[in-house]
Amino acid sequence: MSLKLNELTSLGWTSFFAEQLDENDANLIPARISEVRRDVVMALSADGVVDLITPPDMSVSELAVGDWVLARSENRVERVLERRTRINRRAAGHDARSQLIAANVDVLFVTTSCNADFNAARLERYLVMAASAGCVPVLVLTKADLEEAAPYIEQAQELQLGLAVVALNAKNPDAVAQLMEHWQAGETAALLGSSGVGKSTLTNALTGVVDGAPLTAAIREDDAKGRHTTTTRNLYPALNGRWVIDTPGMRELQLLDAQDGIGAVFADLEELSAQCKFRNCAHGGEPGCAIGAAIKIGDLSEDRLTRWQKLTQEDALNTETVHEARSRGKATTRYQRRTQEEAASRKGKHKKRR
Ligand SMILES: Nc1nc2c(ncn2[C@@H]2O[C@H](COP(=O)(O)OP(=O)(O)OP(=O)(O)O)[C@@H](O)[C@H]2O)c(=O)[nH]1
Ligand SMILES: [Mg+2]
Repeated sequence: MSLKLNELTSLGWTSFFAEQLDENDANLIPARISEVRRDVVMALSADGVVDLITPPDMSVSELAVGDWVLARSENRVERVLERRTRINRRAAGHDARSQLIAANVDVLFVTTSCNADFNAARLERYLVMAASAGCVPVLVLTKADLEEAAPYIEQAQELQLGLAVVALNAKNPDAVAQLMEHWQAGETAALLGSSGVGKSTLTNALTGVVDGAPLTAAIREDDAKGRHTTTTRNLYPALNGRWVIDTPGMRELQLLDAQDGIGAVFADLEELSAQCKFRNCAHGGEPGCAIGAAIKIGDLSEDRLTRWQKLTQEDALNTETVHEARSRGKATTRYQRRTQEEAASRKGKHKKRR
């Protein structure tokens, strides 16, 4: 197999992906998706940037920025490699569908600013999303030059036990070193958060673009106020062998399959609830409720309990709705069926060999 390993490693290729190749893949080219467009995907390979189309049974929406794919020489995606991490949410609107935001992200910079954008309930959602995806979360507080950061840092640290919190001015060159500390060469970080919090300003700095010049004209649009707002998710090479994904501001973040993530972000509440007298305690004033006792002595805020309960209910409902739609066959695409069949046939062959 003529893989140029050095180039691939610098794109974030690891043994996790290499182990998914077999002798039949010798003529296929590994490439990493850098942008998903309406009918083509842009990807980076050892040979440079390539435009890829998907096979007739695969929809472009089944791919995400950060994905590793194997492509045929005529620039067609043949298959998607298993993802090390996947960031997903329930698609916005009434669609009972899961939407993949990004794949193979190591570190998630959950970005907010030291102002009214700081919202504990929304940030907890992002943190749950990071934990469910298997990414390391870092909470980034921007605009620390415009507002006293200390009260925001304190509130941020209460969102998840041991959470790394960075307060910075995205326009100051020091911001780069502050973020680099949380992420290694060869790893991929993604910036997520509301519109206007400074994700692209940080991406510019991290990729070495000076003076906030737009990364590429194609990916940004001016709004009426002359602001540049990001409209697509893009993977860029960052300084010192790192990778960064810039994303548009999210208006709605509905969780999906997030039970483990909720357990990680609200580990304090899960631990307390295990100490309640009744196993099915609803924490609504029952005798022997450990959560009620923690609220009473000021160790826990009632708001955090409410947010935990709300997220748990919402996740259960979204997960059930999307899974139901999937089992009715609506969300199963032909590509998914083909890969399921191929996996089943591989399993069958293994059994026969034994
Ligand atoms: N003073 C100051 N201004 C900032 C900081 N971060 C971002 N800004 C400014 O805030 C505005 C919005 O920044 P962007 O980087 O475009 O925000 P974004 O998060 O990419 O926004 P969307 O692409 O719409 O999601 C720009 O005018 C930036 O110069 C900061 O830390 N301090
Ligand atoms: Mg932006």
